[in-house]
Amino acid sequence: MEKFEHEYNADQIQVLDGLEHVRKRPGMYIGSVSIRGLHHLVYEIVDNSVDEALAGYCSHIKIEIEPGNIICVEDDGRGIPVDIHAKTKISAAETVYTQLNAGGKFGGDSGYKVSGGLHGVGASVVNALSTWAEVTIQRDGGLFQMKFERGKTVQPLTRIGDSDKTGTKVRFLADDTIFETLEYDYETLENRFREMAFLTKGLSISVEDKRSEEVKKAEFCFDGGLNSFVEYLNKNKEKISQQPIYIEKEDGEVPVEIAFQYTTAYSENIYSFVNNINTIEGGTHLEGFKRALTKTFNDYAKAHNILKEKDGNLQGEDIREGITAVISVKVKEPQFEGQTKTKLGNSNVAGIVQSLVNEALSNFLEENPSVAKAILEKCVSASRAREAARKARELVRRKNALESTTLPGKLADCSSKIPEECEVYIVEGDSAGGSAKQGRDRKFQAILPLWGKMLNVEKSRADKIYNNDKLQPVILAVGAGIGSDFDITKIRYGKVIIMADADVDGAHIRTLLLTFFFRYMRPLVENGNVFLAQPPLYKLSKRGMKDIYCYTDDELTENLNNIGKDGINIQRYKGLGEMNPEQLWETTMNPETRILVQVTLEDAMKADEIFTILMGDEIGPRREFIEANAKYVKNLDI
Ligand code: 0RA
Repeated sequence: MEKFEHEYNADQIQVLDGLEHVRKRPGMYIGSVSIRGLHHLVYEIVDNSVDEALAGYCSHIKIEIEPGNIICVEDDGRGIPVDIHAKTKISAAETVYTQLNAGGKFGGDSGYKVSGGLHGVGASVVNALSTWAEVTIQRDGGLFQMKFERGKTVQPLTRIGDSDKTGTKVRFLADDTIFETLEYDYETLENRFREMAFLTKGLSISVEDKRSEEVKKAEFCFDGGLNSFVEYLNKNKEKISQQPIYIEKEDGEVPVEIAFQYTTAYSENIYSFVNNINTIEGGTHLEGFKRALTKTFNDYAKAHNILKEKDGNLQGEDIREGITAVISVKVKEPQFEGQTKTKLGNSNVAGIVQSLVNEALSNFLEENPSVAKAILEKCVSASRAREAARKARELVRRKNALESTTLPGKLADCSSKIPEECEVYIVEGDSAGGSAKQGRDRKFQAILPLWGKMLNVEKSRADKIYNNDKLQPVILAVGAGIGSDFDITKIRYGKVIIMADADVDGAHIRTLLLTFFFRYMRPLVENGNVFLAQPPLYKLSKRGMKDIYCYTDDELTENLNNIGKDGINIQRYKGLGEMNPEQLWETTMNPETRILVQVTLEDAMKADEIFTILMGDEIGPRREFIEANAKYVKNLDI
């Protein structure tokens, strides 16, 4: 029988039911109980402080990861109200932490509290999913504190001292009986806080990881807002205009902030946010932006005789080639749609964004004719390349329709035709390909050997890619098309496994293939179908002992410390080709014993940055990146 410090009336029994439900079905509130869900707890608490900043009362948020994976979030806002609620007889602060969705009533009331989606579920959800939580408030001359265990109050709000400052501090330990892991990933959190700081001009956010000897920390504050964001995204790219085009305006109660800049790259990089939430699926704000770009550039090109009447219009995708843009809108009652509820549905937003961008962009183009000319020249050549790509694609389609076998000649296919159980190994080099063909289980494993120099898609337009003799076999083997034609439901293999040597050349071919998948078959990456095989680095053999394979240098040291160095033969594998078919099967291909690394797309922005650096023209950042991430490059996980 549990004891409570104070009496509960009928209302609060309902409250307890609510938080019990959160613990029973955490996924409904925070998406999942994986590390993703764990990180959401932190974002939720920080979002509340960001709301206080948006309301104009908070200028600094400090986040610390303490030893033991305790999170501490402190802000210098007004402090959560401490007065007693007339009806519930408990403090407003305690209500916020114990009542589901109380945030709206007591929240910072910036007016842009988000309903639905993964954010905005409220502090009470974090509380319910924490082993303990402790909230300290400075306000009205006092220092107040309250404590909770698994969402239940163990110390109601109590004045524990005086203070002449204001602010809120929350410390919590996530519940290890609910989450798969409590190990926060510092890099992921840092990236999100950088993003939050970009999205809230002038707000300072600091983060510090105190879990190990080597303390990691960062502080972000950007007076340029989204202008700084675009400059950051483009830092390793060659820019066409010196500064981003910047728009900040409020129209019909919808604040809009947009920055965009053209680069010489071929990809399109547009990130959109609603109430600081990344709208991965886009929506009406993105539509409005795209429409304005297409219309304004076409109008300008016609008016200045860059396009002749007979030329027809430039298409949207031609105009977006090489663009980097960030769009942020604040919407009072956002409707989120789409598979992951990250697509804005409010239809009035499209027109608002479109007219703001129309006006700002046409002014910019009139004032910067040389930039306008440079961008439009790029658009026109993108349009020619698109036309060439369409012809190339049709040729591929027609060829496929005519020939009875559309599979590449080098592919050794598997016998099963059930995609879920089939895998294709894309193998570097003919000799390794030969071993793999002999070593595989031909029922479900197909082998596609690649050889020779692989195309760098980062430096080529689509037409080159459709025609490329190295990539065509990959496209045909996967069987689901490419680019905007890509159809994930048509993939022929559930697992697409890149198997390359554990050396610099192997890393290079792996990165080239990953870049290709990321730019031209992104759903394949998003859906988790891309894997990296992990061939061993060493074989330890000794008379009378079963061979031991080591996949890392640490494993080698570990094994040598167990069994000792006497009479041991250490073979270092320089390439897959050195293994015979049986060894390749046992170490790298047998599902029972192999190690596969799944390539995940946690963060498209980070992936874009990595590929720009690794595959682009600028040598300086590439060297820096490789030096800083030597181990990553070997084991790239975008
Ligand atoms: C509602 C009203 C007021 C402050 C807050 C909410 C508030 C909430 C959080 C959550 C984290 N940090 C916060 N800081 C402030 C103040 C109302 C007033 O003083 O008039």
